Amino acid sequence: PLAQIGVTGLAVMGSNLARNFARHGHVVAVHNRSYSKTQTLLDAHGSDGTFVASESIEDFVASLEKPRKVVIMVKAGDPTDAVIEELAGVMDEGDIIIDGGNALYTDTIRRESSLKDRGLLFVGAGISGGEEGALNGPSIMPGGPAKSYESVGPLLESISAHVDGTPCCTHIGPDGSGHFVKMVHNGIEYADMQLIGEAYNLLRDALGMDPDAVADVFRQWNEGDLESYLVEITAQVLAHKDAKTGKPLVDVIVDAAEQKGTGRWTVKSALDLGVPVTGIAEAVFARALSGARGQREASKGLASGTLSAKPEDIETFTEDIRSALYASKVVAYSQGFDQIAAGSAEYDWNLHPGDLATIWRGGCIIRARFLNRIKDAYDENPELPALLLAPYFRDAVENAVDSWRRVVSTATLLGIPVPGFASALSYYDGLRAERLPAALTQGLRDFFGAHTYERIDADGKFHTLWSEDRSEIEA
Ligand code: NBP
Repeated sequence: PLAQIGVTGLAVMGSNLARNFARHGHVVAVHNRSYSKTQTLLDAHGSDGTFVASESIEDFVASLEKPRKVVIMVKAGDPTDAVIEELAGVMDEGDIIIDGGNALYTDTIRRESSLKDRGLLFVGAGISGGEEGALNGPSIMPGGPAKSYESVGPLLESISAHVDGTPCCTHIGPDGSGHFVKMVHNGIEYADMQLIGEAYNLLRDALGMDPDAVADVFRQWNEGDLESYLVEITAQVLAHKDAKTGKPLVDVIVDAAEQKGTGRWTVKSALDLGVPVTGIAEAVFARALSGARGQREASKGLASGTLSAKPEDIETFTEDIRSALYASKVVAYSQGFDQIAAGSAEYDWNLHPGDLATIWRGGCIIRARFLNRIKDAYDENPELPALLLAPYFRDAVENAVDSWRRVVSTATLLGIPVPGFASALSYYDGLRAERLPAALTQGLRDFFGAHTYERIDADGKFHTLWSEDRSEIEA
């Protein structure tokens, strides 16, 4: 039989996606540059469903029904371009190429435009959920021409995660929008993990809990508003003992976090768009600091100054940390959604934030109860100026703010780093401030560069003649 869908690139992600399609009753054409991976898939999992294997790209494309639909799951960057080029050479007008790798959205914009000129439809699909998600149901964020979704959508929806019967897959918008929102999703994931790390660190260093006790706290938190995949697996990782030493595994892992780059991409894009995603940026920089091993080693003798005593009321401070975590998380998500709105405006994508919250409820790493609240917030008011201002989140943050301040000030007095909590709180205070010192910044800019300023009591732009008689002129 002709295959309904093809997958090329059969490393861990591609194999699992191919198996997921097969398990859902689709005939799946499979291909890999080196045939050995294809053979491995067939040997180990051929019984998952109907696979049609090809050694050459020509046979692979010929084994598909028209319009042909091929998912590429190869290393992002040049390999993706190479595979697109090979496919495009043998495909016909109206065929569809889906890039499921972690492509940079600007690459996706470029590829979509060049393939359109050649009569092919290109779908840049963000796929979240790692290996496990690829096999059992990921969250899928396909961008590209709306027409492509008519035939690709049902296939992708069939293999995606589902929450309350709703697939965690929807058409995101044109060209690079799917990979853009996947990128911001990953950035939010960085922020979320950083905040969880800070909470863990405070429970240990400010309250003296051991990893088992901290695991119990996270397990309890997972019963409430913080319920999420990341909080759940935090408890599991903390409770795990190293087989070799019998110690908590977390105590034998080197404390230098690595990154593959999507967090950095998110921050670079945010800088270009002028959106303050402080939560994501702090997370990216915190990983960089942790990885600066030589500098850290050389800095170990730096004076702490006089430190305060640790909090005595463990229960109250634990609850304060929970509140600070929740409030900081609201800020990080609010900023991430601001970036999505800014990207949407910049590229004319007409994105719907509520749809993203809907498809992130399952399958992906940031899946959480919380996302239902975000969906509700945008259902209620699609024009929300900021997620933080939706009534539910506003209440949550306002109720947490006293705890948040106690946590940030206590951490500071104890010499415990909390870049995520502290910068989220500063962002919050910056947003709600009546006046910001930006007025002085404008004054300084006008002084040294005649950059002009606006007045609170008159329209137009003004300049003070700083090096003359200091009178004001209208610019
Ligand atoms: P890798 O990113 O490790 O890529 C390996 C695959 O790329 C192999 O099939 C390899 O073929 C193929 N390939 C390379 Br490398 N260069 C090629 C070329 N020039 N032409 C043709 N094929 C080439 O695989 P992965 O870890 O399964 O990830 C696949 C994609 O999914 C990546 O973009 C990755 O960023 C993304 N990803 C996503 C998640 C997630 O949670 N969503 C997780 C992990 C990865 P070979 O066998 O012949 O060498």
